[in-house]
Amino acid sequence: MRYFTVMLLLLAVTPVSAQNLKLNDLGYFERRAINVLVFSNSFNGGFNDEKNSGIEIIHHGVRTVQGGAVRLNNTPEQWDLVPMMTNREVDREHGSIAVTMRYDDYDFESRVVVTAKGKAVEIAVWLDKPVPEKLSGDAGFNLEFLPSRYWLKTFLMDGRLNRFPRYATSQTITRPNSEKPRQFKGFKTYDDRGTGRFVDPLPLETGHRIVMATDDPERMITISSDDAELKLYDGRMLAQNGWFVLRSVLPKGKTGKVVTWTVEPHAIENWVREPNIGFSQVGYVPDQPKVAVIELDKNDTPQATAALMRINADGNREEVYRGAIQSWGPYFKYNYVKFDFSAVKQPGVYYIQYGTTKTNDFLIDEHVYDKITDATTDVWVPIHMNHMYVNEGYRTWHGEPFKEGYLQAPESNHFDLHSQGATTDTKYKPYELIPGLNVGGFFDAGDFDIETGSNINVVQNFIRAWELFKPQRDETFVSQQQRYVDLHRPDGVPDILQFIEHGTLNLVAQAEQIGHMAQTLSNSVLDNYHHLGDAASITDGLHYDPSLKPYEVSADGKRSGTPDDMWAFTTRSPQLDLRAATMFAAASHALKGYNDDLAARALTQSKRLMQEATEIIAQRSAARNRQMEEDFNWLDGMEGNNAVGKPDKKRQKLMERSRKNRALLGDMATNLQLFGATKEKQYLDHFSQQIWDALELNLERNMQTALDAIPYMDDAYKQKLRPYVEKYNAYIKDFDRQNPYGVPIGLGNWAGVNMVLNFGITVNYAHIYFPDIVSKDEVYRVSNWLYGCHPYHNYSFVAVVGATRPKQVFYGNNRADFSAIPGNVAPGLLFRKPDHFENFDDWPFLWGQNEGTIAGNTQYIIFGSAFKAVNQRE
Ligand SMILES: [Ca+2]
Ligand SMILES: [Ca+2]
Ligand SMILES: [Ca+2]
Repeated sequence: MRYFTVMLLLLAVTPVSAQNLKLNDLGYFERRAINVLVFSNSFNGGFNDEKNSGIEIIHHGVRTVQGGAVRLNNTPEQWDLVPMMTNREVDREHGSIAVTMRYDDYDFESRVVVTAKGKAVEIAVWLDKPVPEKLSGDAGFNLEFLPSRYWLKTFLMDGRLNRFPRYATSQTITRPNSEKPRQFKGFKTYDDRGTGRFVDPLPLETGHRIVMATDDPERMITISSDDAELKLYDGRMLAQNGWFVLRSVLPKGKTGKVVTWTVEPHAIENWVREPNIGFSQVGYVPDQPKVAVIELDKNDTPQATAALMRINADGNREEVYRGAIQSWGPYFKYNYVKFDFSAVKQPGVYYIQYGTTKTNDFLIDEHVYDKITDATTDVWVPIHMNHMYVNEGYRTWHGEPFKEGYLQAPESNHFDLHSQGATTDTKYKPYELIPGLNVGGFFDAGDFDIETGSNINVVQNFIRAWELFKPQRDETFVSQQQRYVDLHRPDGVPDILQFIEHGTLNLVAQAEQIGHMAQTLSNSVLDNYHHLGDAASITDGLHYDPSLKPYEVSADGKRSGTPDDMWAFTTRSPQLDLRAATMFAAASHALKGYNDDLAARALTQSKRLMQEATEIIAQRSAARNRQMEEDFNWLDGMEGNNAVGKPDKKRQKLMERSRKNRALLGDMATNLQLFGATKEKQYLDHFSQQIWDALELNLERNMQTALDAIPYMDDAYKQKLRPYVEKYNAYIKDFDRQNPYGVPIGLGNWAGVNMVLNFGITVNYAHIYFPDIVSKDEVYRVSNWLYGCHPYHNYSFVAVVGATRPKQVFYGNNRADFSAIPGNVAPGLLFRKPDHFENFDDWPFLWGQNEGTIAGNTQYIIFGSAFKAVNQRE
């Protein structure tokens, strides 16, 4: 019988390997080891070219090619214009996909038709009208190749030998700015130093047939064109996140089929992707469940068993456990099996052996989780302190940024999703200096702005960690007076108090100087927004003086004509003011006894903003009923994201009542925080009047708030909460059915670590308060995921955390060095439609998978603190 099974499998598999590229049911071209996607992911306007769109090739499991589209530059940068896809047609009969794309700015439309031709695809560009005169010579068909997978590989252009350069060292020319196609909203990515000219890269090679990576069968691709010249460029000449670009300029004055390429990615015969054995790189405590999730190619045949190997103190290796492989089943493009080695509890050094695949080693020990938050609190957070000089040993992370302060933003439809309305909502005129804002605050993420909303979250996260766990850790010297931070130098003050103080200093300054909260303090010009390097050099530190010429410095050395000063975006949002008011109340409570002056200022602003914002919202609500709903939806607390379609009558009633209550009593989570900060009973009453409806309406989202209230409430509250926690426990367990990893997995354009962390925090608290309902086993779901048990690869998502194999590169402000800032938490697995998860670990520049945010990383501190508390309880 066994013989027959093997025979049948071989019969089933062999013809597939010989297959040509075929259009599959998911709407992309497929053969073994090759996926060719045609606008499964189209360009989106928010951040323009995210290097995630157009024609893409997933080559032996890695998305190494993207950006296939008609573009207007030799090497498009992130903020160069991207085409809008206006139509996409899948023609199953002829095995082709046609996409129409359009540049509104130039009234320019083109069509790309991709057709399977044996083992290759033909890519043809069609024009109904000739290329507009303004774009003649600039518009071309581009395809982009991932530098980290192609550098140092060989290539042949028309038979000439060459090698892809490791670093950008090709040649450029400059051209008049008037010849540069318009960039995003008319902004400029470059500072031309007064020359009036932009930089244009020259090609590395030119010809009609290129064979790339002749020395690497997994990367080898042949591209040829009879009707157009192929030019190979290095996009890193203009921007560190640029890719290698192959392009053909569209001919002048022609219509019809104007450019034709044949693209043949090489496929290794009978290729099977190496199994990805997901496990916790940080290790395991002896009593926890230990289940590796193994991601398998759909052409792979699962092994019957796997083994846990121990590395003994004498260096010898021995098999200590062998267990059966359990099938989980398919999830998107791969097949999943599990290996449970929970039976092994003896402390030691281990690795997993599955077939011929061995993992790196990991520990089983009581203490593996003890240090999981230290890199984040001791290194990542202090490095993100704005308006300070930050030193570590021999290294300066950055000097003191933005010494010239912040100007009132003029009306602007800006980048980074910012804008300033027609009025400033302040006493300041556009471009006027708003004094006192260059103090405190944290850099947003991989960029250097102060997002007020995120900074409010940060202060709240620190306060929460402080009030729940009182961490006394002191590894950071902070002097507000010297504006100096020194890592690994204790100064007698718990660091977390200094972080609360630092965040509050900026936010209080906003409230005091502006009168309400700014939306953001951010870059005025695009050419310093993408800054990579020392934050102190983003601006020149001199006040902008428009009476001076650009780059000119006043005689007293205090002003310059370079318009690089940061702007304060000040459009008033009463919702943001309310959030700040709540945070100020809590900060005032936390800072009392440490910085009484700041505590008093925070309380003053809390009361004032609370009153003003409530009045503004009430006025607006009276004026416009519909607006009220939006105003009171600002914490998105109520409506269930799982409530699809029209709600039933009972639910509708509940929704109406909870909305009314919220209008009347304020947001329930805010009320709870205000009670924590002020101990005034009315806030707790307002909370109590809302929590039960909220749990009925959206259990998942409101469970955390319900749990947060337990310390303030009596036993009757806890009893009443029990059935909801039972339901929440069922919700937790249901993830085992939804995906092989047992956690919520996001499919958005920003991978879902915030959602996973929120889930992890709530599960921890549910276990702490209701251990008889939510078992301790559940709290390991999120740690496993974060530390390596996830799709694509098994590296820990937390920089430097993960015994042997944390991720190596992140989208931090040192990303140009292919490095990371220790303690950063990656967003995680970016989903590419229709079925691909990805997290590059050799290419840091995709923020959706590799950036860490100040709000997310401080959320990780709460998760880690709660998780450590659970593990250290016995
Ligand atoms: Ca930002
Ligand atoms: Ca300290
Ligand atoms: Ca300046």
